[in-house]
Amino acid sequence: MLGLLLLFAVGLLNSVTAHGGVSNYSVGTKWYRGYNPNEAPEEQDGQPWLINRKWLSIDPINDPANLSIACNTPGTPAVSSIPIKAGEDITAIYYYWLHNVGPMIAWMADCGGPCNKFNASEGKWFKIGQRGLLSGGIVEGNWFQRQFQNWEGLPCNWTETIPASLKPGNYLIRHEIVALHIPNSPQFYPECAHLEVSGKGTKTPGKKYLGSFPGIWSLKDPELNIDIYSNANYNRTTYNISGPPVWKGE
Ligand SMILES: [Cu+2]
Repeated sequence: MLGLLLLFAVGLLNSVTAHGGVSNYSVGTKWYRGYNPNEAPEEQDGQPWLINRKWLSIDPINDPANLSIACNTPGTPAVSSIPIKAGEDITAIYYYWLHNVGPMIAWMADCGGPCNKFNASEGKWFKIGQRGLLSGGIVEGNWFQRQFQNWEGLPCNWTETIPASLKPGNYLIRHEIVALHIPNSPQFYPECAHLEVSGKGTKTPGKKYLGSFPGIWSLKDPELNIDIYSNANYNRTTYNISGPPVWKGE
């Protein structure tokens, strides 16, 4: 009985405190409520304020070939979108985040029309920002993710800029945290929101910046399928974030 209780307690701890995802967004002083898997779906599904795609669980995705890698599970389209000007910042707000090793990457994809009709697995995704190992060694060094997480109960904020030259239109933005704390078992935490980008930009990223989900990530990638605690990796002071280069708007 004690064993069972313990198992239950550990399971609870894992599901409540160990994982997470984007809960809200802000642009300037404006706050946008996002889908929250810890609240009743019937109070959220189809609501006019809903600006991000539905994600049912704070658990990670472990298989990068799973269709859910694009915009989580089930990834049901949002009703509304966040208006933003090219060149403005968007902040993704997590209620909590407790992992500390691995890259964090913000992606966008052109919906080519209304995003609520768009299949995320057909998106041509490009990076607009990525944060990795800033200094020190791979296990105990200063990752952006380690700065981002906190234990004081305050939300964790992650800000990126929409490239100023980006052509206006409807886009998905995909915030992804990759957690590498378990050897050879990368965890992917993607969530997507709908953006309506305005501005006078004319540029779109070229082919070398684009990729698909599923597609970009592979468990054959040694920077993802990594044992950070191995002798070969423990003292490494560089970590190369996989995937295409970040598009800066050129
Ligand atoms: Cu977790």
